[in-house]
Amino acid sequence: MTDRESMTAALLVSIRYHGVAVESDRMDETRELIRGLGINVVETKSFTLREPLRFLLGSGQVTELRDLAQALRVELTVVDTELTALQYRHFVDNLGTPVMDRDRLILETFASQAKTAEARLRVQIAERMYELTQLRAMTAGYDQQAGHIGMRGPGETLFEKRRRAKRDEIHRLKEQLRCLDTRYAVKARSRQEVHLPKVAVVGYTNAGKSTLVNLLAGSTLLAEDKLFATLDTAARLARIGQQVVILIDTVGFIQKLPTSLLDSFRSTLEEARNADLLLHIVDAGVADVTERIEIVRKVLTQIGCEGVPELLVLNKIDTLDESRRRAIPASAESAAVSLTTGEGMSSLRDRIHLALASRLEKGHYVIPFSNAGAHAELYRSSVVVQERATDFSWILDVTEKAPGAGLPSRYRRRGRFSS
Ligand SMILES: Nc1nc2c(ncn2[C@@H]2O[C@H](COP(=O)(O)OP(=O)(O)OP(=O)(O)O)[C@@H](O)[C@H]2O)c(=O)[nH]1
Ligand SMILES: [Mg+2]
Repeated sequence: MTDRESMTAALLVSIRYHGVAVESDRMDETRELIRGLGINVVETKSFTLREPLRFLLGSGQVTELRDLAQALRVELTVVDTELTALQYRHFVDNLGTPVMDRDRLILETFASQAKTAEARLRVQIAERMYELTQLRAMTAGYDQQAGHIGMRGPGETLFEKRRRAKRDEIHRLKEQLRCLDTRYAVKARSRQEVHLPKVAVVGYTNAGKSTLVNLLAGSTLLAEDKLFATLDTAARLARIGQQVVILIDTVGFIQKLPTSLLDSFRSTLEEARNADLLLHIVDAGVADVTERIEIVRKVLTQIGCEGVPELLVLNKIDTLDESRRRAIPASAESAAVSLTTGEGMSSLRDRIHLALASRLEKGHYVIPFSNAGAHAELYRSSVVVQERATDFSWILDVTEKAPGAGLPSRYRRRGRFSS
């Protein structure tokens, strides 16, 4: 990885293709990632290509870039696309500055945002896995050279040696993570054992996931205008109406998230797979809303969430002008809100309640006033749809996640809801 301390001035290289419309948000997103690393883009150079060449750009274009980098005295060149290992090596060898492509930019962002031991280990594993995929191209010439002048014995080439060292390091890091993970699994299991509905908040980075969890749970998770502010899964108890639920904040997604990062953070996203409901939140103010929704859904499928019901939350409607507001379709599967102004929040709460209730099993309970504990237990362990009282008892219609689990079954009545 490049030394992030020393980089300040950078040249940004934007690659476009003939006939392909460019989303302005894509460039904004890249700038946002760069800004988050404390790097200053002093110039942007755009190339429009018919198709990518073997080294992405022609030799004249690379020379042009090298001259520009020298003239501007930049310390880094950022290329706004994923480079193959061969292309990356070619740029490094010819530009005279360190090079960062989109994969490295995202990896660096995760590295700079990792605050806990667990997140740091996951990022390190992702970095080493990524480097492993790049290794053959990075050692290619050296192997032939060394073999030729007889620097090494028969057997191990530089590539094999470095590959072995990387694999050993990944193994060691995974061992360290496993020790932490054991504790994590215990936490996750005890959450599983509490028979409360689980609601996972998922979505594109910076959509407002942590803000939503904070608002519903009254918590103080870090929420800021920064990509990948959250790298750790966090669970908070929240009350939706009278019902207590477990709300889970998760790591955000981005287009073309490097595979090594997705692999390394996969187990933190398992919480979403075990959820009863996914609150998929998206920033409704960006130009590529639909694309972002699709990107997130694709990752959700990749991590095995296809069976979990989803409620789409279109956030930041305070940033929309009237015509864009009117264009939001009224739908049972989505809710439009502003977490900043609170607009749409009570309707969102209702939707969450409804979505949970329709997913769960129904139960009808009669609990005497003398047993307030059982009454409280019912609220802890099920979604109460309706409650009324007679002279002696509470009568409750509830839906339960795991029928009978943790519930005072002696008060349960067979049959349908009372109304
Ligand atoms: N204008 C506006 N800003 C919002 C709204 N909701 C959240 N934000 C802002 O959006 C930024 C990102 O919010 P977060 O809650 O950190 O987003 P996140 O999805 O958790 O982001 P990551 O953890 O980085 O993936 C913060 O600066 C919030 O204050 C909203 O309804 N309107
Ligand atoms: Mg967050």
